[in-house]
Amino acid sequence: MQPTLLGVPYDNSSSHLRGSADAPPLIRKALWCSAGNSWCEAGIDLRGQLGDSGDLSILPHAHPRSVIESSVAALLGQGSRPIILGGDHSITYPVVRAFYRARPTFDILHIDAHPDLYEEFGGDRYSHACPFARIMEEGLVGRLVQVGIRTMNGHQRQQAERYGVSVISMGEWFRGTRFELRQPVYLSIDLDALDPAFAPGVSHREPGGLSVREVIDIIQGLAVPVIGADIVEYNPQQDSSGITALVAAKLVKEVAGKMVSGGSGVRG
Ligand SMILES: [Mn+2]
Repeated sequence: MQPTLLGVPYDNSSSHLRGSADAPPLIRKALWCSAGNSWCEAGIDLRGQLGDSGDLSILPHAHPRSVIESSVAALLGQGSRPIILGGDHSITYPVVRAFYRARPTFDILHIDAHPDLYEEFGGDRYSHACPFARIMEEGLVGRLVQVGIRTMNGHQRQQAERYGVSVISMGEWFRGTRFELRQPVYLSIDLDALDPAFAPGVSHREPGGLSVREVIDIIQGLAVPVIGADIVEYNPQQDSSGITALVAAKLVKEVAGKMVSGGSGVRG
């Protein structure tokens, strides 16, 4: 099953800064930039191995979540393994709905500074602060494991308990942590999981995060197959050097490489 990019230029559900809608073409540009090459660290040349379905067109009168869900469903129907380029994190909910319709047994590994478990945020149940509350209340996944979390508050702690979310806070995480994933996994990577020193181009900078190397090690170390992924919340307006686009592109390469090479890692 071929990993295939799909850009989702959508940031209407952002609660703080807009800008992530402009991310997908810039991540692609960094991905194929002549400063690097097209090989992932596992020794696979992604040229010819990584498909690209372009960017979704979400017209002003359209229902964004319906467009996202049906587009991902179409990709899954073709036998692809989607790698979604956000957009803000609200897109993960319709993406995961499409996966659930196609194959209702999988877990999620969610790498983020924030648990995104709010029941509602600013009056919006579909805010980018809420996707994992919607996913869990609909029972779309087996386990939800979150790593990199360093902004937990009282309400979200209650939500995590209510939905049985396994939260590995940034303070608890260490290199080699086992994630207890027993099924194929959908990987949701918010770039603000990384320390802003490595990835400043995000809407909600939160110091004290993961290094690029640590996120790569998490991806490469997964012992279960990766059925799909999203890389979200890249905000080009906060990325004056362009380094965050390069980080996003690097993670795309490692996720795609993991999909192609299979679940040969060591950590479950
Ligand atoms: Mn976040």
